[in-house]
Amino acid sequence: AIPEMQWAQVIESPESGVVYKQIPVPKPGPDEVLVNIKYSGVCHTDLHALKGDWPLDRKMPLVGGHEGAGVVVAKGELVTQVEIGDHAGVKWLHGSCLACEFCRQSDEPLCAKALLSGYTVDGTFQQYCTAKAAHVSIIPKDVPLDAVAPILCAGITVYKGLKESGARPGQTVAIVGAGGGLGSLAQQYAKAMGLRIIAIDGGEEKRAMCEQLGAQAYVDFTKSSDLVADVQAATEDGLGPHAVLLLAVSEGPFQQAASYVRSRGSIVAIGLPANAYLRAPVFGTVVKMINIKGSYVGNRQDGIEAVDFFRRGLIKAPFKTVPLEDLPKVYELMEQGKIAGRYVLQMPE
Ligand code: 8ID
Ligand code: ZN
Ligand code: ZN
Repeated sequence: AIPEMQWAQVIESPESGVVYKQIPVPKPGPDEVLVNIKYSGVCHTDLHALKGDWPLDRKMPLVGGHEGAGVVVAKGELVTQVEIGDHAGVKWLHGSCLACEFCRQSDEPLCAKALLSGYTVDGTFQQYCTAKAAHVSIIPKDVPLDAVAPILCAGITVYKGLKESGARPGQTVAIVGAGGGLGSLAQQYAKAMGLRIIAIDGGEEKRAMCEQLGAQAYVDFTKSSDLVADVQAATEDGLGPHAVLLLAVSEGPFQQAASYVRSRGSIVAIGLPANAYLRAPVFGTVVKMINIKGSYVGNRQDGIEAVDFFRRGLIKAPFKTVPLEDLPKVYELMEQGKIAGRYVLQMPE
């Protein structure tokens, strides 16, 4: 039976931090399902939401979280494509209008009416979470729910970002922030797509992880005295990477990438540091024909494809599992840049 009350991590006010407490189990609307979340990844976006880093209003009080994997336990009367008992993933893109020009062209993340899990609606840091049936990802039953959780934001986002970069098999992609949650998965997707990888991050723990995940080279931004030269030297012909995925939560890399990317190359901004600006020299951008763009999560099909890569055994990135109660400790490590890979929260039974 579905209980009346449940455990959740709640941001009660912008100053409160997260509070571990019991709250009512929500009821799904006509086009929604209720998912009994088993595991939820912790994305740096959740920390941005807690800190109020972005020029985008969030609901308050708020249950964060948007990498939730669980079991459908109830559904509204209009839901036909999801069954009770299905395994489902709850993603950042909670819902969209499905009728505007962007939605019609499968750019649902760009919908002006998009609803965001763990930001404008309550998310996955609770035992039971509602989600729009049209946007949940069905997870095949042979896929473990703990390991797939980080795919539901980090995996989809970097898979989409790599496609947006236009990099082709055999070419080289620089992954900036390679040691973090998105970065660790980006290396696995890049490898599966036949790309060479230059991993950029800081410290020896992340170096060891990146080398294990398949990076050809690791550039330590905390030690390098000439990062541009080191990144270019890591490509065989010294001309720099064909694509750069910017996943870091600091502004520096967003102002540096144009200096080391290869001519005709692309820079894909994905990380969302607070109050940050991209910077590139006009002269160099023009005469090197550099392409600079943003990439924002993925559409429903990207979600299905990203999970399918995982299901086929192509994506194995490290994660650590801790109880939902430990979310504040995860945020503390994340703030300090001390997490290699991803943390996944296990919901109480
Ligand atoms: O759709 C999107 N665009 C999207 C989706 C999901 C997440 C965007 N994001 C954003 C998050 O909001 C966050 O801003 O991507 C960013 C990265 O999320 P994450 O991977 O969950 O964060 P993390 O695990 O903390 O990893 C960040 C890494 O960046 C490194 C850190 O050491 C860490 O490993 N880093 C930093 I901070 N500065 C660096 C630098 N100068 C750096 N790496 C290289 N050079
Ligand atoms: Zn996320
Ligand atoms: Zn729309």
